[in-house]
Amino acid sequence: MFMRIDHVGIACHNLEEKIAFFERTFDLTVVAREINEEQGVKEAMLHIADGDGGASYIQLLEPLSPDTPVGRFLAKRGEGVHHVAFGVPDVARALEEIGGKGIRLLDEKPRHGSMGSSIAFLHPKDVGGMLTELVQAPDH
Ligand code: V0V
Ligand code: CO
Repeated sequence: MFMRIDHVGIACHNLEEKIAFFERTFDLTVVAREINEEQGVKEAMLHIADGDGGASYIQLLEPLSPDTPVGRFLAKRGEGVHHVAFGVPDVARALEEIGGKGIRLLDEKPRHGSMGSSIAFLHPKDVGGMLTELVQAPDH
């Protein structure tokens, strides 16, 4: 079902500062930036590597306001790993399969994600405490 780890999402207070840190510490490069109003985030993708199943990234996330998923996460837990995103060939199909196994879906249907992708989230309480994102690349 999973083709790769597409990205690890990291919650931060200041996107520009965190980008500068990742660039200078790990020699990573920002390949996309976006404000996603629906998800309540300002985000940047830093490219890690290309593989058979597609590329993988670090996603840095700054909340657009305190009353958003990332804003609430920062208030409760502080900066750190917010979610892990897995690449799948077809998000709608993966949701059907995973939902059929009793895992709570936070999205009933795919939503708009970074770089033209389709995304959906699974409830962290049903996945061992890990907020899990499914990602379908735009050309699939
Ligand atoms: C909350 N919890 C988490 C968590 N966020 N556990 C692990 N990882 C996280 N990131 C726990 C929290 O500690 C609570 O446990 C419980 O889940 C309920 O959380 P809450 O405090 O009530 O917080 P809410 O109201 O924010 O709800 C949490 C969920 C929400 C996960 C339902 O954040 C959500 O719908 N997230 C999906 C959308 C999203 O995260 N978008 C931003 C990334 P206790 O304390 O009760 O034990 S956007 C993105 O990745 C994009 C655009 C992309 O990749 O392209
Ligand atoms: Co993400």
